[in-house]
Amino acid sequence: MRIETANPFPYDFELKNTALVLIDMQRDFIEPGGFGETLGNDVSLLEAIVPATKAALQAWREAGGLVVHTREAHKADLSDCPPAKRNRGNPSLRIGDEGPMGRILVAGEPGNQIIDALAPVDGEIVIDKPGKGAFYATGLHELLQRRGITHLLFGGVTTEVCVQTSMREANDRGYDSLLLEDCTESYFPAFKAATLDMVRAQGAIVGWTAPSAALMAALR
Ligand code: TIU
Repeated sequence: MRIETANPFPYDFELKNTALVLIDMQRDFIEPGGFGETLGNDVSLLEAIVPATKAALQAWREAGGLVVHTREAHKADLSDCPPAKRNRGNPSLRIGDEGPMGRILVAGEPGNQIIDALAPVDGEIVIDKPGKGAFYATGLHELLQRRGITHLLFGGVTTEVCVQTSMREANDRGYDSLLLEDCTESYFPAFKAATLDMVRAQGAIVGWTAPSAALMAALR
């Protein structure tokens, strides 16, 4: 298969070697009362990508492709949350504190769940990650290798934080990655635009980008 209009040049992939990786589409970042809002962000910006992401997920499922969902999640005892991460800045609630959707960024809490519209279904992989990158301390690389995955299609939030970190980790592990432009968002529109530019500059130094419609056209 080929995404003809990918940037900076066409992106070739085989369905059986490719996974769709949706980064941290969890209530903590997208709904009021979670980690994103405690950091001082306007979370309403992120909701806008849900319809396109849902449509891409649906098309990918119908094609039979592997789906990976990640959540930024810490253990209840916070043993996997470095003090440097918990103590950073001046949030209204810190990781582990009790918020309106349960303890902030803690596994199993209501706020830590993937939003209903994109909820994982049987057979899909769900990775809880303590860091920004999906590969750090998760076993994701080994899991993908066992399945013969060489290509990754990324969506999720936020573009320049967990998505970009994960794409850079994937790049160093040898994956060809493509970021779905309308399935990712940042609290800072200029950072999203800059990230898309950074990813595809220098002949796809990190990877490719394309609108989700181009992926769906390739799947038809
Ligand atoms: N703050 C911010 O933009 N992002 C994060 O803390 N995590 C993710 O990007 N998932």
